[in-house]
Amino acid sequence: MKLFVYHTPELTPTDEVPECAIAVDVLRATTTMATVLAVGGEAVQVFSDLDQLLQKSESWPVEKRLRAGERGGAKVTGFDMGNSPLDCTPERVQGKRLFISTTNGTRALQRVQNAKVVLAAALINRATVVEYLWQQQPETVWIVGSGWEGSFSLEDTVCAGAIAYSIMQKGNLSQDELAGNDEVISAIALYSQWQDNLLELFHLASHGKRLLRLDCLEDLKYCSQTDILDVLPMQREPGVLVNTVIHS
Ligand code: 3SL
Repeated sequence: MKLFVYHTPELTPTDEVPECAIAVDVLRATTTMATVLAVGGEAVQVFSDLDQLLQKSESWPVEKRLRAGERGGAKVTGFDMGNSPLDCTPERVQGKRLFISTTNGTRALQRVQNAKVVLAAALINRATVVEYLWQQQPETVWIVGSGWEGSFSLEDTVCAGAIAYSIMQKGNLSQDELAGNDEVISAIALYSQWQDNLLELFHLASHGKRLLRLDCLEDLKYCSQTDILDVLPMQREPGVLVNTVIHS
């Protein structure tokens, strides 16, 4: 297995696709998606465009859908919810499809949607993603961070490092054996330094600060937890993710 990390959708190569692509938006889109599927959501369907989301979800029964819209960290007027994973309680979500559009995270997923396998990862489901990779041994894996409007983000890179670090430990691999590009080495270094202080790192991150200005400290705390949910969001058809059970 060779692992490649790309910090933003824009930095991801356009002339090839990997065997497995993993979209990461720790703050907060992929954390929200993993949470929705873990508590019994039927599926998550992603859109980069808000109008397309509204149009497509119109054909879905009202009692079986939730519309989530976020721009600049805030809930979009007229939508059922914004992008807080803490809003995704079992009572609210069970049996429903989440139609979601966010500033960056849904774009990252759409950017890699042609890969053979597409997953969504965050810190909260890191172990399940790593277990899947270890069982399946895809030849090439891309981890694509969402960043913020084309820029690097600490939280997505540290999650990429957490995944890489855990694969190395599982397989007793060296960085050299696993890494396909330099970004992998730097992501592992970031995770190694901050693994016991992820919430503190999020306080330093520019998007963490943006969310704190919006009063989202509890979201930051939730998103900074590692390996708390056994859920594997996997693309079933372009743009639609479902929880996939893996056997260990
Ligand atoms: O950029 C995104 O896709 C969002 O996750 C941003 S926010 O955390 O909802 O503000």
